[in-house]
Amino acid sequence: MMILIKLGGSVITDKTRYRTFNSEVVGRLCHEIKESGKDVVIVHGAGSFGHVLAKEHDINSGFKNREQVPAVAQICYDVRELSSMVVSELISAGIPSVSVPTGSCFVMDNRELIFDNGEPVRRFRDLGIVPVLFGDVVTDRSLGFAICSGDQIMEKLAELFDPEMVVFVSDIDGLYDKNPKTERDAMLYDEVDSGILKEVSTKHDVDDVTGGVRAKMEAMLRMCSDNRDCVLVNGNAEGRLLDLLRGEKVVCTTAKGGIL
Ligand code: IP8
Repeated sequence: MMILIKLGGSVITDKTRYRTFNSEVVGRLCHEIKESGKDVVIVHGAGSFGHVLAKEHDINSGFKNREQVPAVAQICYDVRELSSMVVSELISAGIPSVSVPTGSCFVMDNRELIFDNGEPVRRFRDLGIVPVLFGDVVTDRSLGFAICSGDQIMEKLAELFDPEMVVFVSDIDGLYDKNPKTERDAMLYDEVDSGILKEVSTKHDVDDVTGGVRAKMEAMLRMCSDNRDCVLVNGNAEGRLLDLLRGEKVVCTTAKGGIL
């Protein structure tokens, strides 16, 4: 059985500084994945390789004017470079892997990802090569182009490959009742269902054109089931991902009960 892992943009990049790759953290996380011995598929976020220019040029609204076009090309270039850096760390850790650029393999329609050909992903897996997909700018049948987040890709892959567990690696310990970066008495939830989610207030400090923790939790609730945990875990805490993959109890938030 496979584990679907998303390495969030907040962990693999410095989201506040354009094109800043956290190579040490990514290298360590890749070694943790390797050490777990688990069969995985990896998705990663765009972080500052995507969100900075996407916000500046309003890419999420779709095609509005020709001035956006060079920015689209630049973002596509930047996130492909980021993906190569991630794959380079995976290969160095002993995990044969290949970058599968979302926008070059798939299209969207009104921001919905059309993932009707899973064959390349499946065939790479059959060869023992880990496919690595990522948040990207994707052509859109209705809007010209649109942003496809790593979370959207996760949902499609979860439908297609029925993973035993889905893991979101982020820069926070899990979901809090308040913003832990600004509120000292913020409390971490071990488990979250859709009732709790409705109460949680979410604010986020940096630009993220595809939504913050709340959107992620909603996606996680859609992906969990009675026999599949969907977990948010902190990748900056050394060894935590490894312990989670080994089935140990760690500090994290687990989505339960699906979306209501
Ligand atoms: O970092 C967003 O993907 P995410 C992709 O997974 C772009 O939200 C290009 C901003």
